[in-house]
Amino acid sequence: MHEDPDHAALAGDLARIVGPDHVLADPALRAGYETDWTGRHRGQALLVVRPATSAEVGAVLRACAAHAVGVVPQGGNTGLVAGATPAGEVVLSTTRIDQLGPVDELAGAVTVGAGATLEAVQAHTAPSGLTPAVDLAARGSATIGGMVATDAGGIHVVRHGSMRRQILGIEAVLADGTCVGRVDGPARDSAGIHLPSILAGSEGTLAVVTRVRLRLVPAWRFRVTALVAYDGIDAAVAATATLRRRLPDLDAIELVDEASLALVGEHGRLPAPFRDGSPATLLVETAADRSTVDDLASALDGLAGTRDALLADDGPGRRRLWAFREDLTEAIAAGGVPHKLDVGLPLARLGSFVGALGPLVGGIDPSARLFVFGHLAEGNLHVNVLGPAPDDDRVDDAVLELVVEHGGAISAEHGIGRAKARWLSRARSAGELAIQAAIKHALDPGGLLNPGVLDPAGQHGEGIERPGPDGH
Ligand code: 2HG
Ligand code: ZN
Repeated sequence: MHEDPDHAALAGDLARIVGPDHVLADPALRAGYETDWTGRHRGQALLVVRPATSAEVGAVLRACAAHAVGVVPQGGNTGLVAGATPAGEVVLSTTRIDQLGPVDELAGAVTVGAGATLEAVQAHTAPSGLTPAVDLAARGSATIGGMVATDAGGIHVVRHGSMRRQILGIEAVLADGTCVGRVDGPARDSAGIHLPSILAGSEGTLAVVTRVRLRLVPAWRFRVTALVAYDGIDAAVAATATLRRRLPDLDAIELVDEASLALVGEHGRLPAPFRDGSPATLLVETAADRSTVDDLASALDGLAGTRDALLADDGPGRRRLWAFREDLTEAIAAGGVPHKLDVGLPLARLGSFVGALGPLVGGIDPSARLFVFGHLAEGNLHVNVLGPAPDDDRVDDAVLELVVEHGGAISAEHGIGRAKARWLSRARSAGELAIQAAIKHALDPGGLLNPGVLDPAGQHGEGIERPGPDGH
């Protein structure tokens, strides 16, 4: 897309659609929409526009197309791969599309606006004893539309799967302004191509998701949490496989490596959980409508390589244990601008991958600090590196190369965005990329939506800057 030299005319058109208060041109007002959560990817928006309805979204897209200006859909801007960071386009913020429909207790479902935060939906459904299946630490800002767009997995993915499995209906607006899909249908509808499946994980490149009918699951009354120290990553992987078999009520199983455990402890001034240290820690949680303390304790018992275990079934005790996992992203961010690699590994090769990471990263930058944690049952690791300058890609490239060598996935739940776009051709065959390009062309022939994102020819997106070595 080429920028229209007459931005004032576009601003005027948009203001007539959404009202002048919801077209942000002032750089100070735009700033919060222009940098991704990590601070590593910084762009510029021509304007920020905040429609409140699907009809307004359609009119906004038509106006932008008429002015030949690209559109970057954005939810809570909690993304970590520059998937919603503009490079001169209009940012379409969905945060005003936050309506919460009544909970359908018969179907176990709720229809919500794409801009509703996960936390708002959780609070809304709580009185019914039901809750959305996917939960994640960014719940206070992450929106349902953004979670669909990246196919987020979160901390209960071991039990319920990722976002794509939770979508019972979807409404979206295509680049030409057409509103498609439905959110009032039955849970099963296999009449032809399944629109939710196409849009989940499409990162705002195919359509703007405006409403989602979400599957709800029981909000279990009893939760038991364990923090368990293992001799190493291989023991933790083996324990994960056994615990999945032994625990029908398994709700979370999360890995925290030694460096991450130490960092989050220092950051939160938390007392060290294990006297003799823990090379690999698992946070294991069960949830049911009865106490599962005995089930969890006996399932953990006797697993090879176990060093120590802490158990809690009360709110404050469980929160203390969860802090070692949930506060990690904040703790890392407090140490600088992180390099974030969200990757997936086959479980059989995960230990060898993690073992190779330290020497690999240290060989590139001996002062780099490496943190590895994630959703172990899916082999979804969050590899975080502090130290290398934000615009230095050597560590990122080396880690992704190692992932490919291990038969892994270059993105497991954060998406590709602009940050990893140039890696797509290593992760997908020519035939697969041709299918993706054909679908993009069919739905968005003018390339209006999220240019550069999920685009194998992308090079961080022209117009996206990364801070230099001093972080500025
Ligand atoms: C998590 O699992 C999120 O906590 C963020 O996906 C991971 O900060 C990260 O790298
Ligand atoms: Zn995660």
